[in-house]
Amino acid sequence: MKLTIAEFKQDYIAQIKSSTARQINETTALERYTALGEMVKEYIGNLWANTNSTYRTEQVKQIYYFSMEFLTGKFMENNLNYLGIYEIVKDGLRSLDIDIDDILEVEVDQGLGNGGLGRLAAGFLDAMSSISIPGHGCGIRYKNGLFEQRIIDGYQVEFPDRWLVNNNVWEYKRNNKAVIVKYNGHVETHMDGERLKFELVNYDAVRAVPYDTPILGFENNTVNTLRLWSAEEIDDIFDFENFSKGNYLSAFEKKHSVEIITQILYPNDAYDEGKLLRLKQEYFFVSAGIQSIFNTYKKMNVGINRFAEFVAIHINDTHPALAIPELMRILLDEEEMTWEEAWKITTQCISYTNHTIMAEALEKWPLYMLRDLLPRITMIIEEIERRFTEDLINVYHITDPNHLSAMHIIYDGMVRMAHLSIIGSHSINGVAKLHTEILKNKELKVFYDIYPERFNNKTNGIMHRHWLLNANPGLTKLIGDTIGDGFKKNPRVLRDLLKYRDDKSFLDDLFEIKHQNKENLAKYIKDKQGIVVDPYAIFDMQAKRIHEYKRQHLNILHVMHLYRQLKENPNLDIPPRVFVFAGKSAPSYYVAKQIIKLINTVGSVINNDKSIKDKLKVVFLPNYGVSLASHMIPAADVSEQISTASKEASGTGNMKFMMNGAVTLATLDGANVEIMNEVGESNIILFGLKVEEVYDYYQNGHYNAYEIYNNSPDLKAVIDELVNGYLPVPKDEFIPIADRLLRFNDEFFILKDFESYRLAQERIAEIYRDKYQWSKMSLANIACSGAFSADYTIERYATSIWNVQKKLLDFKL
Ligand code: 7GP
Repeated sequence: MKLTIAEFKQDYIAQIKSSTARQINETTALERYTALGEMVKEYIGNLWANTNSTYRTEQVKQIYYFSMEFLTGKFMENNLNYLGIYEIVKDGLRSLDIDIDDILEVEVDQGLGNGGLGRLAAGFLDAMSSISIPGHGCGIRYKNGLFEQRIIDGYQVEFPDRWLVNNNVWEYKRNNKAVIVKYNGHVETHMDGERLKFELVNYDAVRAVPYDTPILGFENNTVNTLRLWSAEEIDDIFDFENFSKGNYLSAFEKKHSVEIITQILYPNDAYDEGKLLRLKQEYFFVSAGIQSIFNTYKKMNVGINRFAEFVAIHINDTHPALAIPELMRILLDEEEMTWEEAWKITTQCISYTNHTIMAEALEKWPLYMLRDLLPRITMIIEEIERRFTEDLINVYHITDPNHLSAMHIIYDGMVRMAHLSIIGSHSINGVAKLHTEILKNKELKVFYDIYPERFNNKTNGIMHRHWLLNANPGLTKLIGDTIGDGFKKNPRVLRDLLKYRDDKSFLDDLFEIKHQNKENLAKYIKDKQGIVVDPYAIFDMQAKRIHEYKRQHLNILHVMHLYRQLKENPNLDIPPRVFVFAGKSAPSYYVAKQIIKLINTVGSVINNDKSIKDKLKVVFLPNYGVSLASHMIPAADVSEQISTASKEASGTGNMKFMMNGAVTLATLDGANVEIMNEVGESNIILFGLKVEEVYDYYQNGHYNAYEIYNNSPDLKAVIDELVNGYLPVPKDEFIPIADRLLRFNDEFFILKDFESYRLAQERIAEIYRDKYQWSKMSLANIACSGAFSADYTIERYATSIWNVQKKLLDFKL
């Protein structure tokens, strides 16, 4: 947009006065931030209104991305960049004696997600807007986002994330768009002429109120909507009778029992707890979202039969799978369609992404629980199941009872949400090539056999503009000065940087930028953790949820091994190394929490040992989230992507590190395989078991962790240190970890992969000694990372799954 510094200053001073009733020099950083937010919102508001009315009047097909999680982080910097006014605002503020960084600092992360799945959803919204796809998000406005992690005495301790205390400038509450969501009750049937009608009676009603956040596209006038639902009491729920009798507390009880639905995000990543409240949440936003889609759709006036021509609904994993029976319910009970018509529309509208093969993450609900809470929805699921079984027998000629049981939606008293999602949608995708192959050939093979055309791959992508423009301005400037700014819209042109791989002065610049980022992070580590690290050391990072399959313990066991080597020979000639860890554990995941304690314990020993001459440091940075990642990733030399092959569906952190010039230390898992293909085998460090070997061990049962332990003195030594009193903790502290490795036979092959991991780390140390060789690898990674932009991923979803077209918008601000 067009804005001069003078105009900005004038607007801003007026805004400050009107929103704070104070002189600018008397205002707090928060007030300054809020005033700026209000202004930016006004700029965006014009574009937003134009986008919505164009979609409506031109009858544009729209895609609704349903997700239990949207991990959007902060909005201000991005919005300023996308409007093209960041520099103007920065200069304008500076002339008012305000540092823009102080303002950006006050914004709190919107942390409504656990990790990969939620961040992906946020990135997809950004990409949809930025490549002009008419697409919106639908989710839950949790009052408490993912907990704040603090480390106390080496342990993770959880604190509530009250992200709304300071108000959220970006959202609009839309009372007039509220809808009712119905729970419990029972279904009555009656004949209406020829038609059997179903009616839910005696239900509990909850008011779902939407809060809309504008999702701005990059310099293209598009503003889509993220609609998050909040649960509120409806007027007649408030219990006046009790209130007027003086029973104040019980009068509010119902209000609380309603509001609790959107109080908190479940803090589990890839783990299904099966709680009733979670089920309530799932139905809550799905029902509200679909009702509101109908309300919007009806304004287009094209007739209900054409619904699937104008609406696509994507379900992000199975959490929103009730969208299938809910859509059926509305088409059947409210729009009075036949089953066949309704089913056709439903399967045409819905598409589904699978994000994990971890068995414990696959959602199953007890049938009785579902029937109690959602009686009409359960009837519909049962009818879907009945018809599906009929097809299996009559159309696909499957009669073997074991084969049938493997496919049922309802089995053993449980409703399997993945099966419902597959049966009720026209597209099922994995999130990396390898993952999709595993789905097709192993985990979901029985479904692939009957629906091969439904399965497809959509490799994940990242918000490349965030990870470059916001997180790494130094690198962004160098890239822009070297190959121009085209990469902002078309990141594949980053490949043009490959021309500079033998240009020493360019490699020097690159090294210098990385070094500066390392200096900044070193300062952050010193300020926050009191640990001094050498910015010339190798910065080796593992940042992601803590999980045994992600194998943070492989990493720390190797650190313990390096430390032993240094203790034996303090003059050992190795480049100094800093191992940085970050990530949250699910509060109830005991072993993962012990891994955090182990990292911190090892860190405290190593960091305080003067005898090793600062050659080794271990840092655990608390409260990993989008903001911390944005500080860390630009400073990484090595990116640890070391999951047990087959377990990490894709990974997206791997792409962010790559884009910022880190060299990946990887197993051939998830999208690491595609990273290797883009960057070439000479620019990635590989190790470990391959997927087939992992499956082979699981199938033939020949893996023996004790044997490896007994035959590898180095490895045995560090595992022994977990339990022999060597570490300054009670002796039994780390027994659970040791047990998982030995007594329970090392499900994730830490022992098996240790040696090849150690050798890979040795290679890294070797290569790092040669500054130019290293910088060349780093450059290759940056140059080849463009393929992993979410812009391209969304392009593929739009053409091959959703069938939605770009809508270019013209508007002058
Ligand atoms: C994650 C996967 O673990 C990760 O590999 C992938 O990159 C990411 O989704 C985005 O596709 N899965 C989850 O976050 C998760 O909670 C359970 O999965 C449903």
